[in-house]
Amino acid sequence: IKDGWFREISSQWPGQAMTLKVKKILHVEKSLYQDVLVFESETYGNVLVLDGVIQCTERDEFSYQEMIAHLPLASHPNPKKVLVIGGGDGGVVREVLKHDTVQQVVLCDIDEAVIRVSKQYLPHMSALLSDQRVVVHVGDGFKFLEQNTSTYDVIITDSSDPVGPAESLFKRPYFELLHGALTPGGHISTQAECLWLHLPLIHELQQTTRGLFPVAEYAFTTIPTYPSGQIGFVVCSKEPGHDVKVPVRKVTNTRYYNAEVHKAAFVLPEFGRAMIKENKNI
Ligand code: SPM
Repeated sequence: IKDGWFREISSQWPGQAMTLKVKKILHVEKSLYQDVLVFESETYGNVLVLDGVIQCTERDEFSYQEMIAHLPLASHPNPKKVLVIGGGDGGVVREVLKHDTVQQVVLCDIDEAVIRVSKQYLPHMSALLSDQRVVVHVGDGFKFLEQNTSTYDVIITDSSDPVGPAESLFKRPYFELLHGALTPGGHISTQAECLWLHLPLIHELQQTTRGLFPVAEYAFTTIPTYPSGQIGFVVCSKEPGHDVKVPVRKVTNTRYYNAEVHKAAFVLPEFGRAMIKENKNI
């Protein structure tokens, strides 16, 4: 933060930086895993920042949280048990609970500090962490998956970027564990970065997931406070007959997601389609 502005400078998006005007710094901490900052911004509400990277703002978080949750859930015929890895702010759990088929949601986040500060400063995201259908587990997602095979109908990986604590969540061994922790016909979605900035990484993610799942697709949403205003998800199914691009159940009480947005999210601009599907740089 300099001269009252937060600047998100990172080698992951060279030469550009999102800038937000700071009203008040609310919390600064070095947790066991990362630097944690929460500030009140002039125009985007409270903002959670981990290792200098914006994770969510109160004004636009619904776009990301709704899409990463409803794309795999609304295309699954009957999701009952759901696991969220990362996502300690609670926003994805809030969205999962909009599906009345869901009986239990487990949140597994490695960093208790994220859960703690979100309960204090991001109540609209974290409120349902205390719901009776939710189990909060502080621990390593890898270990949790190893210990819980064939258990979950949907697993959502709401991770930070592939540097620091989340690096391993973008590699094949992690996707093998996800595959093993799913019930037959299970779905996953994972944070899968930005078309404008990370095409080679997205191509690699698609290759990895296509090697393990019969259905693996990239979808995206728009969001002003992530770099380049866009972020994507890889959505996969273990069941060849499940088309994750098409919702099979209605989701109500959303602000970004609807059935048409669901289908449209998988339609890619040509430069993205060519790289992701054909490894062609055009
Ligand atoms: N529940 C919200 C947690 C956010 N998880 C994703 C954060 C990604 C932040 N970086 C975006 C950079 C995209 N290239």
